[in-house]
Amino acid sequence: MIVRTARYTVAQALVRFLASQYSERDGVRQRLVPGCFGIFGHGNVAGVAQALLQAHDTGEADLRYYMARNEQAMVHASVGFARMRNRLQAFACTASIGPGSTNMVTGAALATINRIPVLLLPSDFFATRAANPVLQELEDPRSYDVSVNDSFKPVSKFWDRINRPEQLPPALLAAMRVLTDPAETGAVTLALPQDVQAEAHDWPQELFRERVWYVPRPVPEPAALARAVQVLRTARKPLIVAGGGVIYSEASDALRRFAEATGIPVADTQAGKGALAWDHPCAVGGIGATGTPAANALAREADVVLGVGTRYSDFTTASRTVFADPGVRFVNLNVAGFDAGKHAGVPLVADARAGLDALTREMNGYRVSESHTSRARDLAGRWRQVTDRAYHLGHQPLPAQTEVLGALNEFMGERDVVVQAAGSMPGNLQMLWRARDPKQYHVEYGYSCMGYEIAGGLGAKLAASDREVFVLVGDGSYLMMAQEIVTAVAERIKLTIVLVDNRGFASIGSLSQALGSQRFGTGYRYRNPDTGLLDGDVLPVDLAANAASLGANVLRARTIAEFGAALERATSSDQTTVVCIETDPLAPVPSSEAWWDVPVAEVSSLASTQKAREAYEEAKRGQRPYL
Ligand SMILES: Cc1ncc(C[n+]2csc(CCOP(=O)(O)OP(=O)(O)O)c2C)c(N)n1
Ligand SMILES: [Mg+2]
Repeated sequence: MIVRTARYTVAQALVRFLASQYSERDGVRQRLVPGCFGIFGHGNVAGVAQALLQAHDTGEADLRYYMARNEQAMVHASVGFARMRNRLQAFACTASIGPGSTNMVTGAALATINRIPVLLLPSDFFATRAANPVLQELEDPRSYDVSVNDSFKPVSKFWDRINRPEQLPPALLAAMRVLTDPAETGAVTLALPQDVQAEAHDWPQELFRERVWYVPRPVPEPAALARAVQVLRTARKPLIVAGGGVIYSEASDALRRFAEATGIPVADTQAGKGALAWDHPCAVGGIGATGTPAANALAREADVVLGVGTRYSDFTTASRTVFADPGVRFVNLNVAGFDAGKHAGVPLVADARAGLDALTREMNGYRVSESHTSRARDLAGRWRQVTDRAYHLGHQPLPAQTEVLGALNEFMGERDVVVQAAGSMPGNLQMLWRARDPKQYHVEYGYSCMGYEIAGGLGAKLAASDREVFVLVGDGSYLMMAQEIVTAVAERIKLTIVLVDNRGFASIGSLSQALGSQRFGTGYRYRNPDTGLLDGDVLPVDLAANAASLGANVLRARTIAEFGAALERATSSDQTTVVCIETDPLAPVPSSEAWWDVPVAEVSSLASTQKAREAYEEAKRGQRPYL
């Protein structure tokens, strides 16, 4: 047999290959890798960059290049994109040798922890080692085989280094398989030595044919389904915990049908919010450390918990205190066996939609008691009133953050998207946000990475140009990573960015206070010569002016009324607009009535710490393993 070959560099072959990959689920096919973010330097400037330019020039392999301003941010943008697309599409990210590449490690961790696909292409030093050490090369005297890119290994779901052209095809196939496997997906890293990127090779033409990666919907094994149903049927006070898996699997309707058929109340996690509309009669809101007292009361009483597409983070379980019934049992519907097995649960390994449909069928005739239903409705109804009050506090002189969130929630259309990640907002949002559309609530709370917000919002908007994207960003997060505003401006990708400025870390400030550390080092203040601490005057920092300097429209709002008007103006504009509002970091927030385990010093000379330690030891008694 004659194998037809084509001569390309490794980077050219890579780009050609990526442009020919498709994913398909439920009969809908799309490009698997629709584009490539990058920042060039030595390593990729003559490799992947040349290949992207050539592909554009010849029109033979279409892989649009987007220039980012920071490599960590470009991974965040890729995650924002893939999350919006329910993990059916993923971006590639190319970076130069050394710092350009290691800047992506945080993004890789974020992607892997959130189970979101992204293809990372860090550049590496010469495979031939002809001129080692090259600029930015880490030298390990014990081995010439060590590179900074080895640091991607623990944060990647697949990792390889392409030292020879022949190694590329199997690595590419493995990479695509992992990206499109709902149980395995996360960051996939292919380290590309700079000489190898530019090296020519005769590739079998077959490598470049169109390939379709079918994203599966695994169905539950009948015996496992029977075991799950057996436990669920005994449940008298069950609760559903809906996680991100419900949304990625587009299982919202299936969840609603199951909840309506059985009457089981539904609580949601950060990744799962919006899986069931907030005002559905079965919805009881967020669960866990930053959840609603309604969901948490039901969790405390639950005899059976049905987790769907959740990885049970410590926020979800309130650090293993919220499920308080001594006999509580878990049934875990999850596409990943790893998650399905948590808390000694009865594992139901399956796609969320397929699993929920099967459960609806098999649970036929089961219904929770009238008293359970009315208790859930009563709790949820009371919580709605608390939320209404938090939305309209009338706090003075500066507004409360909960009012900003309320005004935004009431302003936004059902299909609009809100993006957030870190600080005090994720907690407030999980508790107070009202979402109807499963893609509206986009809070990255797996890694809760400051700096995700603007970059992630950019990716979300790239994925859903028909939706308005509202980025909520704290002043701390903004200072860490605001530079992708420039990318949004360059690409004419319109974002509305709400910058909530409370002059420091409201979140860690109040955590510090609660743990007896007196808000130490959490405000943005001058160093005070009297105390020697950073508790002096307010700094002359003007983040609005900073945003304007990056090319965004800027609107300043002092009151909630002005904020509403600014949102109107921002929405009617086709340009990226930053709406700045100052809020009171000490304004009251409703309690979740649940705990989060953060250890307090066991011995201390500070009275505040000693007191906090006592409270900690008391709370710790409620913690237990679920066996
Ligand atoms: C990259 C990163 N560094 C540190 C943290 C720890 N951390 C969590 S919230 C926070 C402060 C966030 O400040 P800001 O964005 O102003 O939000 P606020 O707390 O004021 O709402 C810090 C430092 C983090 N989540 N991510
Ligand atoms: Mg802040």
